[in-house]
Amino acid sequence: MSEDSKTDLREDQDLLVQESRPELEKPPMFKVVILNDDYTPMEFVVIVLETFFAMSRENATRVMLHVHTQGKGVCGVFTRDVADTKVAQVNAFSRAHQHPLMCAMEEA
Ligand code: TYC
Repeated sequence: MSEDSKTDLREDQDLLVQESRPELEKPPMFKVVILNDDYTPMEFVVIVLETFFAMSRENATRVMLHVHTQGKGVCGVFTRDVADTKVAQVNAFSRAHQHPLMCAMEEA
């Protein structure tokens, strides 16, 4: 093998180990929101926020009062599957306790 062809081979190897740019998109994110109503007890909403969104009692109370006065509030931002599951769990839990509390998702 000539000196020239050794150089060519080494250059080829350098090219082979060059990393390609990752072409991954970030997944779309979804806000899970709860809506105000006139019937669901405040204490029940606080329990929902603690149970399904891992909020402290202090933060859950703050979010509940925001929804009570403003009509709507964000419980968290999740990937589609997680948001879907949270909405289904909260609505099933509310219906099981005969409360009309509404939970929904919105693209973030
Ligand atoms: N408005 C309700 C009441 O006065 C309390 C409430 C707060 C209901 C937040 C729903 O998402 C809600 N009992």
